[in-house]
Amino acid sequence: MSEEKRRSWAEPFKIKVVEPLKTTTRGYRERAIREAGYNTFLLRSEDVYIDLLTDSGTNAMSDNQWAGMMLGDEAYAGSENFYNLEAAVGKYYGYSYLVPTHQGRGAEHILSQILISEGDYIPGNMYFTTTREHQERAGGTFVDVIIDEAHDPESTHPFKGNVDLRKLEDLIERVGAEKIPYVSVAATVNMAGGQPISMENLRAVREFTQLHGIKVVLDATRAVENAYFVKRREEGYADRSIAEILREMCSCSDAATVSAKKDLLTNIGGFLATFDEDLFEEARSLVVVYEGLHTYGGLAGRDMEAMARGMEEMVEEDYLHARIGQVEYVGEKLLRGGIPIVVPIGGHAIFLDAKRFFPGIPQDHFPAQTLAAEIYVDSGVRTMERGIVSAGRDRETGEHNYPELELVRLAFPRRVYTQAHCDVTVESIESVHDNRESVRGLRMVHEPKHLRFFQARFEKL
Ligand code: P71
Repeated sequence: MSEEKRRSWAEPFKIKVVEPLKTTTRGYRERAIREAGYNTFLLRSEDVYIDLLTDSGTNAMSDNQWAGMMLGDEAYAGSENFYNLEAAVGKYYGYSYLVPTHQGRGAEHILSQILISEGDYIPGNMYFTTTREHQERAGGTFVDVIIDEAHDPESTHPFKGNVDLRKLEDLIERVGAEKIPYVSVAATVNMAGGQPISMENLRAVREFTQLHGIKVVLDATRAVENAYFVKRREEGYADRSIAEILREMCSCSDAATVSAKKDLLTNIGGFLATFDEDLFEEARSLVVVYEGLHTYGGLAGRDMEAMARGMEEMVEEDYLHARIGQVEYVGEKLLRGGIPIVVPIGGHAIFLDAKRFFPGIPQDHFPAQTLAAEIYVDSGVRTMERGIVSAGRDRETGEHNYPELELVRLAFPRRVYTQAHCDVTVESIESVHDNRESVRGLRMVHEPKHLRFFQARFEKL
């Protein structure tokens, strides 16, 4: 690769504090993963060399954010940091009202309890695990209305996060608009491979649902990364700032739930934000039951300050260029090595296609779970299953859901790892690929009731 190309995503920051990593032997890791029931969620982090389990809460904060942590106003009510956060949400997302929560699922819980009644349907551009769980617990049924291309790991559609308006229309015809409180629109779509939704499609969803009196709720957890793809790929946006695009996206919704542990460059936090005064009133009243007073929502004052300051940094284009450039760097290297991954390369992660990686392992022998375990044993790199284990069971039949996508995710914490860490990761995946013929699948020996992927245990077949 040319010097020029390599430099093109170089980080606009330098390292001030380091955190030592432990290196281990293959024998050590074989024991560790066996004891963890072949589930990477159950490994101890000290036994992990490069941790690509998630980009959630694993970000490196800036010196300005850390300085803000010292300015935490830990008053029970009316913390100054809450007002800073409220102003930042207004400035960058545009919403009029803010309810902070301890993390994203706290906001999903409150929103679902308020808007969903027993027997409702919630269309969405593919499910996310915690989002769907809260929708179902509130009595709703999730309906996937993402475009078909999103389920095809080899389709190169530039906006695989788009909603298929025909599927949405069919649902309205089938169940009636009064049974659909809102459309749940994620930007970017995590389970589809970190794929963006286009502004054109989001606007079309907004216009169409308005005709039927249906709200739009944005999962804006990675909306900044979506805005970057809109700028890069959508006509008419090349000269617009990320901040402008982000606000325009939010203006197509009634409310948003956000996990601040991603875009906002923090380690904890979340919020519900809205333009709707009635929804705000209800959310502000309910948050005190589950999270905490409406001016802290389960967070310390210092956490809210880190979020407010992180927002200023998240929309900087140089930062985003390096962040998404790093993911692209790994993805392109893997593609050159003949490794099957989801294309186009996503915003926060690379997704290995376990069905093509291990064509001999049937889906109910958990190929993605197996692949994640094999990569850990090879190099100490930790990844996450996003396939049949994550998809859970059908609520009615009790059978496994068999998702089209059987993936292993390598999610990149923001501002944490170097290019050399990226190279080690690619080498390890290539070496597991070279030895793929010798690998057998797994069987599940312990299955928790809720969100089973977190604590399920497996044995080698
Ligand atoms: C990720 C996570 C964290 C996670 C959650 C569940 C299983 C495994 C890992 C969290 C998200 C997300 C989107 C689009 C809401 C949440 C929940 N993602 N929406 O990708 O990606 O936020 O974790 O702050 O509660 O590793 P929360």
